[in-house]
Amino acid sequence: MDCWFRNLPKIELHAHLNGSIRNSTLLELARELGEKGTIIFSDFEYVIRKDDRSLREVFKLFDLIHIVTTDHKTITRITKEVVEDFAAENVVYLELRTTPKRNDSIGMSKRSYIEAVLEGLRSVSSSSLDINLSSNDPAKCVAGTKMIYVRLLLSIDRRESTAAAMETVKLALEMKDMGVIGIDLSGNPTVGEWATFVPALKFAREQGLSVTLHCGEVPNPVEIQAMLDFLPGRIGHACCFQDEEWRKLKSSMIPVEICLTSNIRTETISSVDVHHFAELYKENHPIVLCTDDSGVFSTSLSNEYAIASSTFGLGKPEMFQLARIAFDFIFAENQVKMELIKMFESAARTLE
Ligand code: 6MZ
Repeated sequence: MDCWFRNLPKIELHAHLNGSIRNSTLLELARELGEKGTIIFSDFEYVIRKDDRSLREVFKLFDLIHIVTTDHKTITRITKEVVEDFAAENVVYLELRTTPKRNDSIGMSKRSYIEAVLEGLRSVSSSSLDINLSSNDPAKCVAGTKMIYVRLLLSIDRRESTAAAMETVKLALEMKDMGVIGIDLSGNPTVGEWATFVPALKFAREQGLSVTLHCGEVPNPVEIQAMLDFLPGRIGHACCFQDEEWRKLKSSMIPVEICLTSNIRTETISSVDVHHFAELYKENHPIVLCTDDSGVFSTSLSNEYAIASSTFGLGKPEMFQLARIAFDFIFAENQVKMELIKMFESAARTLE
């Protein structure tokens, strides 16, 4: 890959924490659990190394990942590594999303899970990365000359009940001044009903949290239209839309988080050259390239930019503009937007 894409400052708005786990870390953790006899390592090894997973297999893999990553220490470690990996490829602003998990057997509550994530953000420091956490910006990491803003979105899993979704929203509100800025609805798209989540999502929005929804990963016109009528701050994927849904989306101008490799790997889109990126881009609809699950899909944000550039014939000026414009779709406060604008202005001078 042309290292220009790596040097390009980038904004990542759709990255699931546990889906972004390093393959090497996942293998190491699975091997350790295998040695303890908790799992049969060879079962994991096969699925971790498998490349072309269907959407169903991806969700099976997530269940496996969750077995491997349930303790606080591991969550902290994964968070640290994921932020370092994004910073290393010049992601300057990251909205990291994760589903707070409760596991009574090890004393994990949704709150202690998120505290472990925050601990991971604070521990982003090594010989190549320094962290500078100011009191008014708990998740601003200075990595040498690199700087990455990190904000958290708490995900509601589609398997959850209305009460569990509400619990996640309340937790997000309690952690608002610690870098939590919004709510995501995600999980297996064939599971759960939209109506289950509406009360919690409405409450989140009334209380000043931003909302993004996984929308249209499978054909479900009734749900897609209800989601668009909700007017979320952004949606992810938008793969299985029909004419009416496209019309609604385009008139709403809701920004779309585009995950090319993820959509191809899960066979949600048949091939990248027919991806709806092309049409949305041509029509100037707000879009942002994202990774979804950089570990699970063996990709990086730089790679997603390189793929879009080569597939859709976009030159470096167009790719720079695509990366830059994403500042407008972030959920963080205006002050961060202004900082990002400055970062892109200065990058424009060096990348020319
Ligand atoms: C829907 C997805 C997803 O929350 O444990 N997740 N949900 N569609 C996708 N695209 C294929 N990729 C990931 O990260 C992993 C969880 O994120 C959701 C799933 O619920 C998965 O279990 P966290 O950090």
